[in-house]
Amino acid sequence: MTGTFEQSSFLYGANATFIAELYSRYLNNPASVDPSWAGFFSDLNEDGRAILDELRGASWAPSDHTVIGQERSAGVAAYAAAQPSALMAEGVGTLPTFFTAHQSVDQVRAAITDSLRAFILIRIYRVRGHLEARLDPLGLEKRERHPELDPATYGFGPNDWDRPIFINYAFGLESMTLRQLMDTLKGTYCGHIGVEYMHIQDPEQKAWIQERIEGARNHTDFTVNGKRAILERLTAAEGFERFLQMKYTGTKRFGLDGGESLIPALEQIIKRGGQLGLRDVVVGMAHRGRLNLLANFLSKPFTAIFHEFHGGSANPEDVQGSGDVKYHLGTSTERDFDGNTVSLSLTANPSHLEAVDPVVIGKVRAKQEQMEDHDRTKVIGLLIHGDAAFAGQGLVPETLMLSELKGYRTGGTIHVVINNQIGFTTNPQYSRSGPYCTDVAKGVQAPIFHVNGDDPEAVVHVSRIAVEFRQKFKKDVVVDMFCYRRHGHNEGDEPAFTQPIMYKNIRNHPTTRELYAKQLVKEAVVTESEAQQMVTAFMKRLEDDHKATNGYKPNKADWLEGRWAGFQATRGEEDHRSHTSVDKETLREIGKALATVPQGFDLNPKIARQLKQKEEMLETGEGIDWGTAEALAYGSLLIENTPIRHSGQDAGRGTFSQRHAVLHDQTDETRFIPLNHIRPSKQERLEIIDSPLSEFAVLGFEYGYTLSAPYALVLWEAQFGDFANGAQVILDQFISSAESKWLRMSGLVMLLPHGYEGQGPEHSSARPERYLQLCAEDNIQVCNISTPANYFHVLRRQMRRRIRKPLVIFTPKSLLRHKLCVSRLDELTVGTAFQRVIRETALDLAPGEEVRRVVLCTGKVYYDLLQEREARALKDVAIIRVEQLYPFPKTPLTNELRKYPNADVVWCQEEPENMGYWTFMDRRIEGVLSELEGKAKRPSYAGRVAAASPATGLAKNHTKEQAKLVDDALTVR
Ligand SMILES: Cc1ncc(C[n+]2csc(CCOP(=O)(O)OP(=O)(O)O)c2C)c(N)n1
Repeated sequence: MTGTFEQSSFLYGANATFIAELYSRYLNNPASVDPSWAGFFSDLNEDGRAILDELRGASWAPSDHTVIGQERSAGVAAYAAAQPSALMAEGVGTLPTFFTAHQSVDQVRAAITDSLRAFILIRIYRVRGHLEARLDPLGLEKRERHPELDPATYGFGPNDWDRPIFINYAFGLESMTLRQLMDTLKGTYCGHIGVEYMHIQDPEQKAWIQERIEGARNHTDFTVNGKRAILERLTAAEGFERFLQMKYTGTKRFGLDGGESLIPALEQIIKRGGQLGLRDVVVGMAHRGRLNLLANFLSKPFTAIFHEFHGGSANPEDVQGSGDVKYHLGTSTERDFDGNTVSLSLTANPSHLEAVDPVVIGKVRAKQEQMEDHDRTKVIGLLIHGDAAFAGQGLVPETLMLSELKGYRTGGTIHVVINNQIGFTTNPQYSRSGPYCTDVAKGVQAPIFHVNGDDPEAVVHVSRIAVEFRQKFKKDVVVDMFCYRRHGHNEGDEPAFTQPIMYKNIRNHPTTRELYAKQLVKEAVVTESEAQQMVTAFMKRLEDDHKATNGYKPNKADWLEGRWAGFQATRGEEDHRSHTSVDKETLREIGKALATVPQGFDLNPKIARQLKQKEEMLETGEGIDWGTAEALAYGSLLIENTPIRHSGQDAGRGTFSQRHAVLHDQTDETRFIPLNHIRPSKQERLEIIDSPLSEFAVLGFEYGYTLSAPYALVLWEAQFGDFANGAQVILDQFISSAESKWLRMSGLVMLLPHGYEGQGPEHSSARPERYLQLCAEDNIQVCNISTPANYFHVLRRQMRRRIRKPLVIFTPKSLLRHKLCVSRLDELTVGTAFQRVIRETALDLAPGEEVRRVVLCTGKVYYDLLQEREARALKDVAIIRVEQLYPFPKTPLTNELRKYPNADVVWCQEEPENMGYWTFMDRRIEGVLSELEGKAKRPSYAGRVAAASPATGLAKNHTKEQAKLVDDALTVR
């Protein structure tokens, strides 16, 4: 227990000692206490017992309220005189004055009993008061009275309501009558706000919330200006939707109607956050209310929005791309609150609900690092959710789970749920199992504030507490705003088909603004005509801006600005050349650092041997393996001041024990990352992170990171390539299409272990076909690389160009230790570069004209082909490796194929015919061949037959299939 909790708790003090002692005695021997106490303890429910257990465990000091001996009232003193030992044994000797003022021991006992019951009642309201809170603006939700919230449950009868009960300064008072206490409890915990915080295990956080709520009875007394500001924001929120409804009736806008309190709530978060050091907010949200937010929160010009309603593009005409519907677009702006400038950016997002969540968090993390926001106060993520999506989408708990992890934390995200109590046409009882859509947030012990959206002051009040909590404790926090959806799911939908009662009610329900305006008129804060004037003025402004729409032209596209300034846009599948070689001395310097550990570091002997081998590779310049090439690429980028972030499951060691980027002292488990010690203080850092067992959230996070950190090499590594399909949405909706839809580039690298080695259906194929099918318009790069040197170059190339494109690499498994899969140091040094196509390398092959077959392939199968060709001593079969599949390397491939005019051409792959690369490469190779006019007109296929499952689970079959496909590829009939 910390001091704060002790002081605020009304369980604090002498009465607690007394009760706890009695309870202890009762637990040891129920007969040792008075039968009335024994009865009381045995009737206690779980919560009562929890309180007493808490008390028994605490070391309570006597408080100021403790009165010993001389201040006892006469009655008690008399009793004590008669039976001193009995009374002292019952602990009356430590009672507060409140009790000692009573005249007899029976009265003292009765008062203590009252008090104990009151304690339980107060605790129960803290835990379950929210269950009786009036949260639903429509009043449709049937909330049963909860028996535990009824004082009768604790033995209070009809005659007990008006005598004072000792409550030990809970709510600031020594005592209250039961009537006053119930009013206070209901006012605090069962009004328009229901708070869930008793699941939080950290006593300081719990106590802070308790004080914040109970101190002011969970209420803010807004100033006149504050109230007027709320009304103005509501007027804008409502007016905007009304105007769109009038001008564009039936057009989809996913209106905020019914949830207008969101706007003043967000304003409060930024305003109060600004006072607490907030400078940058990254917002993620779905469709609902997005346009309203863009206009009324992010200051996107109304004319720009109207222009989009007229079918206009958000970007100037010369900017290409497929664009997106208006309610997916993002924007950014700077706003000033009381002299604090706060940058706000809304991240573009797809329809896929909640998919943007980890993307936002990744962006926040990158920005925090850039702004050196070490205590994570300046930059926060603000996620706005729908109730059905928050409860239903598995990405929500995946993202929440990142919140406390060292490699991903951002100091807490503020979540606001627009809980309109419906998901499209589905009622809450069909869309979640728990009582609240927010239950999932309890898993990270976030406090949750449920609030009635028709009480804008309550919404603003809890929003303020939420941002204060986040800034103080750097933890996630949730505001769950109960509201309703005035129209159908979109404005063309008829909601009464499925929710007739709800919509009958909504039709007669005044708007939040109307209700609030009425309240303020009653409070004499505004006059009726002033409230009306606000509406008229706002509508006039919209009307004026609407008139200006026809002349509106977007004057610039919002990309390649800020951190992206200096990068270039590309269109067309060009070869983006770059300088990626590194001089020998530098590579040797990196190699040395790789093999050096601090003095006294207790290195595992096997690792020590491996490091020695690395050193030798660098010295001899021979036999550089995959892991070493990667380390050299990383090391060289780091000393060129490119930070690197590499995350994935077990990434530090490497799934295949190939990386060992993090060394572990065998005595004390100290971690050491050699690559961060090449040129200490004159290099950037490698952050290598063992990720949680998630693909969707982690890939989304890393992608988000790249959006804010174009200068960093960011890699996500799948444990095995197939597992990336758990993150397919990030790939489809962001990585492959974001540049086209939203002009958002990314330099993310995906490392996907791939290759057929007899490990069965799930550890063989990274599903290259999926990635290749996504390729168009120069959107991503897809590579399957066969040499350590080429891997070195492709990683460096990723950072050494003025463009950024996501890069998918199918990475090897068995090749990590394959004797042929090694490179020479001089393949990394001056004069070398990434090879999109690797030509035939055998020196003793027949002249080109005499070659009868060219086998084209990619990745690991090359070595199977090479070894078999050698075994068969074939001199008229050439093997060409396509290292970059997309952008398709037409020029180098043409140049290579030209050398073999009389050969037929085979595409060889390990994957089944309906998978892998074949359908992607077939027509492209045909295109090359048709231009060459050699013997071959089309490539033929050598690989596994089409199959439902990517690979067999039977080792024998695997070997047979593998041998056959190699044989097919090499046998010229
Ligand atoms: C992943 C995903 N599944 C399904 C949909 C289709 N869809 C769009 S909105 C919606 C209902 C969302 O309800 P809720 O989260 O409560 O938000 P609301 O629209 O009520 O604001 C559904 C099912 C979607 N967009 N994304």
